[in-house]
Amino acid sequence: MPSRTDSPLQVAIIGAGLGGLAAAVSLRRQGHNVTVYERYDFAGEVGASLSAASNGSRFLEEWGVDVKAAKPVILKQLIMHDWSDGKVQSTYPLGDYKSKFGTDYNNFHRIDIHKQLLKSAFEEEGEGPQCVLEVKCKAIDVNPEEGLIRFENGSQASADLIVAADGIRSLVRENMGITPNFTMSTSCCYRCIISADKLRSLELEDYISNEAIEYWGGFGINKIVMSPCSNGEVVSCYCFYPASYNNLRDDGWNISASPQQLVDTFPDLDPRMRKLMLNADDIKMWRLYRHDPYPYWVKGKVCLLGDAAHPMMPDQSQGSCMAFEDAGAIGLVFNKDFRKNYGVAEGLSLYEKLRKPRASRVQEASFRAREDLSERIGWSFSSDRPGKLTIEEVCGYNMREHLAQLVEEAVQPGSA
Ligand SMILES: Cc1cc2nc3c(=O)[nH]c(=O)nc-3n(C[C@H](O)[C@H](O)[C@H](O)COP(=O)(O)OP(=O)(O)OC[C@H]3O[C@@H](n4cnc5c(N)ncnc54)[C@H](O)[C@@H]3O)c2cc1C
Ligand SMILES: *[C@@H]1O[C@H](CO)[C@@H](O)[C@H](O)[C@H]1NC(C)=O
Ligand SMILES: *[C@@H]1O[C@H](CO)[C@@H](O)[C@H](O)[C@H]1NC(C)=O
Ligand SMILES: *[C@@H]1O[C@H](CO)[C@@H](O)[C@H](O)[C@H]1NC(C)=O
Ligand SMILES: *[C@@H]1O[C@H](CO)[C@@H](O)[C@H](O)[C@H]1NC(C)=O
Ligand SMILES: CC(=O)N[C@H]1CO[C@H](CO)[C@@H](O)[C@@H]1O
Repeated sequence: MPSRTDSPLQVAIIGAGLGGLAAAVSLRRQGHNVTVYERYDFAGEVGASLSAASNGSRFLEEWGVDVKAAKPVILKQLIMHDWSDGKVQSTYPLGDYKSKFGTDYNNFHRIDIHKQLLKSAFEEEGEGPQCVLEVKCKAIDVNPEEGLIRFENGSQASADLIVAADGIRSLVRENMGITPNFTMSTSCCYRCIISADKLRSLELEDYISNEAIEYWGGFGINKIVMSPCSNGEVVSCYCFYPASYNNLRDDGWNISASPQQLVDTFPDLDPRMRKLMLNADDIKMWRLYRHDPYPYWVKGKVCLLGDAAHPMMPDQSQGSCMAFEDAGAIGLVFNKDFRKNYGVAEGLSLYEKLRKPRASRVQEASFRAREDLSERIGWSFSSDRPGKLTIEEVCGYNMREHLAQLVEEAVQPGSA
């Protein structure tokens, strides 16, 4: 009989967003057989910039993801502008970031990093068995205890481990008996992109060359967050405004708006930023929600991951980073030799213990940062207010040590 220690898990991942794909790569590398089920087919994939701080980027590097090919802009500083005249009010240089935290502070276009993660998961090259992708395959019901998934087209699949990476409106979460308590945020957000060529022709080239995340406002609801990505060929903006302004009712990532709508939302803003807005492309409206932390993340053979587990406000720029950390955690927990120490159920319980407190803390801090830029890591210093989330806590975190400690506690209860 083969040793149980060596037998890989059959893993089903629901959702091929950044979280689901990262989990696929992380678990593949531990020798598991992974199938990813995605309801869409990636045609007309959308998105703007996402930043990956060191602890997200660390995992991408570890997994052999071609970070360079994802065309990151390496962020060098944070810059704060005056809302109405654009004058620089303060800067926070990230100069020693790499030496301090081990990797660069990468700023990606969502589509570029998504593409590289697809390669790392589904191409033959890479450690472990290549993952299988099923698109146009919408999960409609999951039985957590049996590990059974039913799809819209009538087919079924079973797995030893099911990772629910199906986003903020997760259906699997409902199947696990969690009905979120959430409220609509008082803030809403436009996001848009603009090409470097256009910016140069508008004499806004400094918006590309600063290699910075730049802010206008941020104390109160109104805030513009701008950053370059795609090797500096694209600049992306998030523009927050009071939800009461237009009472957006639609949900999703693909609700288009016009440049005029965008610029009319911010009549007293820096004229240079308004010039950018009038020339922006791919303007989308994004309704924001505030979810209370869920009571649990794990049930039977299923665990939540990414936005399905801890949807946050974009204001800490940690949504995808926390999804990468979750994916890193699931790989560390279900490492090649995990069965020497524990089974699937214990592993899932370790995953929850490892991830829920930290992600919930970042989630809470993202709500606070929505209307207070001084809560944003990088701008925040623990000396301001005890317990504030800081860049050191987020980027200086050592997951392996934390897991080792939890395993020890689980094996010898009370001996911690
Ligand atoms: C199209 C898109 C554009 C985005 N653009 C931005 C952006 O510009 N800026 C930003 O900060 N964040 C953006 N995000 C969100 C950001 O990617 C996430 O916050 C973060 O990366 C965590 O991702 P996730 O994988 O947990 O969730 P998501 O990125 O939401 O991925 C969930 C995936 O699950 C799939 N899915 C959902 N239900 C089912 C089901 N029943 N069966 C099968 N598959 C299912 C979805 O189609 C999706 O691909 C975007 C997300 C999407 C999906
Ligand atoms: C994993 O996949 C490989 C190749 O597809 C297959 O030979 C093997 O039986 C699978 N293992 C499990 C546990 O399903
Ligand atoms: C987004 O909307 C545009 C039209 O506004 C459409 O062409 C595109 O296919 C849509 N993308 C997705 C992923 O639905
Ligand atoms: C349903 O979709 C899955 C995934 O694409 C596919 O493998 C399966 O054959 C389909 N089943 C039916 C009954 O069409
Ligand atoms: C929602 O709130 C109610 C009342 O406070 C609480 O009993 C319940 O557990 C909460 N549910 C979730 C999913 O947080
Ligand atoms: C999990 C992980 O990558 N943790 C790292 C986070 O960053 C610190 C500082 O660079 C490292 O020591 C950790 O290993």
